[in-house]
Amino acid sequence: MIQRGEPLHSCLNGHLRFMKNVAPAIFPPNGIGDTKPTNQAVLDWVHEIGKLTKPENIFWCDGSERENEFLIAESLKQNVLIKLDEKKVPRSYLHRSNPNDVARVEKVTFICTPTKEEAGPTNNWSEPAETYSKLYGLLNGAMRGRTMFVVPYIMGPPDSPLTKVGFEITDSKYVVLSMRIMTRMGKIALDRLGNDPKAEWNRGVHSLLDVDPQRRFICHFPQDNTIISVGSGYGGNVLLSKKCLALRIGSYLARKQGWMAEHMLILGVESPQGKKHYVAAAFPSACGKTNFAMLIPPAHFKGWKVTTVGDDIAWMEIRDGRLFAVNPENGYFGVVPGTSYKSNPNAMKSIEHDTLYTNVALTDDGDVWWEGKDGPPPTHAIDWRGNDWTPDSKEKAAHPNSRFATPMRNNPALDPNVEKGEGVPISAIIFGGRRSDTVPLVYEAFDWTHGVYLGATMASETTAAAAGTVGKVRRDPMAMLPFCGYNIGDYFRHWIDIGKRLTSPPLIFNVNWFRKGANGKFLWPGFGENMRVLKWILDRCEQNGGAVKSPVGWLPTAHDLDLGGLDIDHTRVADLLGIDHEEWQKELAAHKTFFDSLGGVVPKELQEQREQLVARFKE
Ligand code: OXD
Ligand code: MN
Repeated sequence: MIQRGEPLHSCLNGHLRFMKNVAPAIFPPNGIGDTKPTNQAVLDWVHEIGKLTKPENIFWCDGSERENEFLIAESLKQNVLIKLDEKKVPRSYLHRSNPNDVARVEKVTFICTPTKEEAGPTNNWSEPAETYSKLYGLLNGAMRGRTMFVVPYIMGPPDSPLTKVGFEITDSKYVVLSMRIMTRMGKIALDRLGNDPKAEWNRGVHSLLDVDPQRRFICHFPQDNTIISVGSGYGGNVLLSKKCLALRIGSYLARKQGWMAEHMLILGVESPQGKKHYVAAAFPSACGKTNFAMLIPPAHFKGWKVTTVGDDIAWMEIRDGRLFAVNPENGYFGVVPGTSYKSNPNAMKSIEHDTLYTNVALTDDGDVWWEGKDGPPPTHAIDWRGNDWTPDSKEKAAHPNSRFATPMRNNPALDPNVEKGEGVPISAIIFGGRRSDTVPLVYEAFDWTHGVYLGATMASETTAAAAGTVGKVRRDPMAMLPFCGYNIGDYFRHWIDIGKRLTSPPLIFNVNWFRKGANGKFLWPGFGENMRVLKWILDRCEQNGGAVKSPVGWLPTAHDLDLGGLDIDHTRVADLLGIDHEEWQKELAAHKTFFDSLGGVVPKELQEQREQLVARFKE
């Protein structure tokens, strides 16, 4: 019994520290978990997976409030979730993943096309028949004693022609609860699919198995529109709607069907005069897409408004010679550490309620905490592993890749056109990476194909979003290296071909918020101040922004950027915008090494771009 006044942490020695990923079956009352689809193809597939995995029972999700409440109550009983203090973070919960399972694992992510060439040089490839047989072996009896959930969902606004239906089978309640936030889940998908047994829909199978890194595989079968993910409970590996369907399978379908699936945020920006543009921006994982998508302009930009369409994924199609984008998702799965009222007030407001946290710290009064949150750290907390933590601890309280899942409706800056089926017209595409040196704050491509080259040669320092070394510069074309579901050479070709079909193509830019000075400190303040760069980009779209020609593209001068009200001296701006020829010689060599490493798949147009870039440096 907890005594009044007794700190909560003294009661945590028991069950709250111990958190489960794998949990036994649950038994819903009548009227919950019984919304069976009527499409025979779906029923047959569920039957087949059920026969294989042998669950205790099958729970057919409908996405209703009642179902959600039941699943949360069961998750609390089974220690899959911890309820946070209702006053501090209403209707919000904490989940801890297995410490061996905290990020995407690219080395066990496979594209299983009939030939290795189709998967291309940047993907792990595995032969489909052998892989099915290996995975079916692992799945055999895997759900014994567990409930098998069938989660129907759609990706995209309900009336978009791009919208796709998916079904995810899972034995994790955390996955079901997350899918309800991240997708439009339940009956809406059953209605959209209808009864046509030949209709297009994605088959996703997920089982935690025993959360063993040795038995962890995330496999995509693009030709079958199928995903099988086993052995993990981490969002990026198991919310199959997101990286697996919306990007890997999505990019494969997009090429086949003539549209684009990209790892891009989408934002709207409106001037005080009411003129509005939309831009899409591709940055690698954990490089600030969510922050940029929710940017609040500094005081100097009075009357300017930025709104969010999406923070991670853009599906784009051509209409009237222009690119239109929709956000296929319904929520945000963002990196928590570093999020504060200073860095991202809109994200903070979004995650104040109705949020599912993973791997952050739990304070003694039932609140959540992470490194970089506003205010002083708590004097005591339970860290992401479930251990005691104090400010003197050597370990981080929250895992660097701890996450929030929150409905996009929570975002005070949500764009009013987010549900629009036709999408929003894109005026500019921005590529960006995390580079300490070489790459200027912003520059513009000379034309579409040059822009494709900027995307294709993009690089960034690696982050905690994927397992492996952090801080190593790696080429990450269009921020799609871990997400392109087919041969990267064909992907580049698809980009070039899309450009040919656009009569009013978006302008293409490259940005780098992360350049450092000789003292090792960031040169640019970032966050809200990125509005200054955005403003120049819009000026260029409206053909009234100044720029000088440089070997790498059109560069603003200090005079072209609106730096009013920003305390930054001229040498710093010069350092931010400078092209250091020595650094660029290394960069050009790295572009060549990268293209060479792709073994001849790079389209000749991009090889020519590289040669022209080299030549411009000699002029
Ligand atoms: C993400 C990622 O979670 O890119 O969005 O890893
Ligand atoms: Mn991402």
